[in-house]
Amino acid sequence: MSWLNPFARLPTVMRAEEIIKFAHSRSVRVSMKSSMRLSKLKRTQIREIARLKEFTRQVKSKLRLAVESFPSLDRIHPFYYELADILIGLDRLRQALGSVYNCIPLIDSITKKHIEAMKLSDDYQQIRRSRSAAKGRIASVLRATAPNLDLIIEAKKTLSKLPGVSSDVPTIVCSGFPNVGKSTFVRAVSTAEPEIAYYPFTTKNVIVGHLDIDDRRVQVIDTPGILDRPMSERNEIERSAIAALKYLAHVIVYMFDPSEACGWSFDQQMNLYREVQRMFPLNPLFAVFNKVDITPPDRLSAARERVPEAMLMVASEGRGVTEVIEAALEEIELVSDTDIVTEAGS
Ligand SMILES: Nc1nc2c(ncn2[C@@H]2O[C@H](COP(=O)(O)OP(=O)(O)O)[C@@H](O)[C@H]2O)c(=O)[nH]1
Ligand SMILES: [Mg+2]
Repeated sequence: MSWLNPFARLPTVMRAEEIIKFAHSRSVRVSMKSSMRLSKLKRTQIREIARLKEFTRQVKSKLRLAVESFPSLDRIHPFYYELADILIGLDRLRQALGSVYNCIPLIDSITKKHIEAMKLSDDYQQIRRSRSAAKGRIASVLRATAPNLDLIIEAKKTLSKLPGVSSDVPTIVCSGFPNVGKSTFVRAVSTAEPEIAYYPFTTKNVIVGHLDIDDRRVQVIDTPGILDRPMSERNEIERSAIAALKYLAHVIVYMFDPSEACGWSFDQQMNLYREVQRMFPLNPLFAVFNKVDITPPDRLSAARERVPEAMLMVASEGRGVTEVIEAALEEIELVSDTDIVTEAGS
């Protein structure tokens, strides 16, 4: 797969105080095997300069790691871009990364200035004080940027939990009210053990299933708590998080339970179906009737009159599930073929 969550598995970023402690412990370990022929002053000079340099080196490498290990925000997939913006705020995040990075030249100049003073000094006590003053000033720079480091750490923590999804794999997003059979469907079609992931603003976990059809990998995503209730019950942020799915879903399967065993009337399910249609006008939407095994015939025919194109399925027995996947894939191919034609024609 070409990519998964770009924020997963980033190296650990240290907080300001942790960096100070770490760099200090490294710098005091520096010992110089200097010749006894050198004067005490000279030896102090060499050792203290080496310690300050080591302190600076460690601080800089931790700051660089914090910034450079972060995925380049302009190059990540729009799905993650949008979610990062909703969850953290990209302006804040960019500002924090920039501020942390800008500490590096500042720290360099503090170090340089103090090393020059240490070289010119002829008092070994003063050389020690100078080293200590430089470390103090660098620590102040770090403390001033502590909130930025904290934000980067927070961002990493939140974003690393987003579901790992692949961009170049045909992706089917499964929606519908709770208990209509979405998870059963995803599990039924998955060949590998589905991954369990977190999605912002829901307490439930998202299931990402994978299957191979004719040597092609397909991805099916369950959406508990996401596309399973009316949008009027959502706040702005939730709606944005839901809208981010448009970047991911090559096709949306909307699952009905015409038996109403799920606890939602067919009318309620119709309303949400229309809402999903409105919310994702550009994504092909695919209607499926699940639980047809327990749906009374008259109810099923009434439902079919209202949504004649719906496919029939019994997810719990695996009946009709492959047909749904294949039809969804055909839909995806139709769409991408059209894209190619339009591009060539324009
Ligand atoms: N009779 C019947 N029960 C089903 C079918 N599909 C799912 N169920 C049951 O419906 C309940 C809810 O299914 P679940 O997949 O958890 O729904 P979700 O909330 O949409 O993910 C479970 O008890 C399933 O066993 C089906 O096709 N027929
Ligand atoms: Mg479920």
